[in-house]
Amino acid sequence: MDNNVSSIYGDNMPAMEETVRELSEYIENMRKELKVKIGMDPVEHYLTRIKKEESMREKCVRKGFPVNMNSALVEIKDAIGVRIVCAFVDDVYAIRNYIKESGKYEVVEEKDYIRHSKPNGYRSYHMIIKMNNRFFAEIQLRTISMDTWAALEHHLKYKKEVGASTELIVSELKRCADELASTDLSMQTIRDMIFLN
Ligand code: 0O2
Repeated sequence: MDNNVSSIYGDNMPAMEETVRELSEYIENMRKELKVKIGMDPVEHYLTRIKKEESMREKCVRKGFPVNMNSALVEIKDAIGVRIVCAFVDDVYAIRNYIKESGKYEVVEEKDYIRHSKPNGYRSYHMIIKMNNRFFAEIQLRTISMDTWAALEHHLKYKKEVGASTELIVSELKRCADELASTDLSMQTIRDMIFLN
């Protein structure tokens, strides 16, 4: 960040970093508990992040909010984010249930883009939690194939030079999203056949 420009997060950065550490600890504990409960680690990998200043400023503008600390920390609720990637769809919902049932954090919003995918094919389960009565955090839960798809689709948004092939790419992405969703369900069924017998 340019030292002459004040942070959109004000002087909250150290507390936000501490909150991210707490969230990571919570996820590690959850992994251990769910591993005992369901017999395998439900988390393939996870990533935490604090949204970059520039991205937060851009999102304030995109959403029609003034570019200030209140918008960044109150109106927009994903300054702190974690993406948890699972091998199987059921693990996504096991984690969702754990977060809700543990009661440690207030769940203020949920969006199930797995059961109700976006028109472009985007699938993921989103939760907004409030941590320690201070910061909101967004938890994105998805399978490996949903994550691979979202990463590829994300490039399309930022790469402006795809030109005439854009329409084809968009429809191919949608086709792939549907095929991946179908394969995710088949993989889940096979796992159930192996472990529930
Ligand atoms: P970044 O830089 O990834 O954090 P929206 O109204 O959809 O713009 P909102 O209201 O915050 O955003 O909620 P939503 O729909 O739950 O989306 C939040 C985040 O989900 C986005 O954050 C993306 O990370 C991801 N996401 C949502 N829709 C799509 C999609 O169609 N494709 C991909 N690749 N990711 C998506 P940001 O802040 O937009 O971006």
